[in-house]
Amino acid sequence: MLGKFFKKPASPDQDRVPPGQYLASGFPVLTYGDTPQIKTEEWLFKVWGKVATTKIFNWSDFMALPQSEFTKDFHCVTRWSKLDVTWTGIKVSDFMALIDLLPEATHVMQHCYGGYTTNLTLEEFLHEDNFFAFQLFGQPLTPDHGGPLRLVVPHLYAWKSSKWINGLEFLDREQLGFWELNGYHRRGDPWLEERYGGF
Ligand SMILES: Nc1nc2c(c(=O)[nH]1)N[C@H]1C(S)=C(S)[C@@H](COP(=O)(O)O)O[C@H]1N2
Ligand SMILES: [Mo]
Repeated sequence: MLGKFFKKPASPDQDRVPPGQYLASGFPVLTYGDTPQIKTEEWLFKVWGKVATTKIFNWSDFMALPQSEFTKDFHCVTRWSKLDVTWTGIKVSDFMALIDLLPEATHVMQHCYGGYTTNLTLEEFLHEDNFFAFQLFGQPLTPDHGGPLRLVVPHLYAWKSSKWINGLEFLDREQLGFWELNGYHRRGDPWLEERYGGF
């Protein structure tokens, strides 16, 4: 009976931390290789592959799209998570309204300044939670966190959230990106602990 009154409330945050993850203090930076320094004046974003027309966007094209705020949890496969990261950006669905996908498009490769790549199925890419971010906690996104623009795919491990993204290549079959070729999982769902392999 007493237990009913003295039971420690379950931490609501604990339910939001996927298995095998711990909460990071601060917001760690995780980059393979050098950090590209790209000015918005020279920034370009290309869409090619299984699309009706190859398109190139500049910074003002992107900034003319509807902007939204997002508060999402962030999970790195190296076992740190950060809850309630606040971003400003553009929904993938708002951007994709400008793109004519061919019916055979089933997958997408993200390309970045610096050469990093990571793959998604079209379905994972078109997930309604996904967005391109250019601000972090109300400040311009710094180069170490992927500025001027990164993708954020909150429902998958953060290696699927390309920093310095500068292109989308739509594909009619699966190709693997940088970490996926190096043994990481092709999908990367943190709730299923899809860390490695997946073949
Ligand atoms: N271009 C690029 N994007 C990247 C990476 C990278 O090395 N290069 N690292 C990924 C990994 S493993 C993680 S955990 C997140 C880290 O984002 P952060 O440095 O902003 O915390 O970016 C992802 N996106
Ligand atoms: Mo990561």
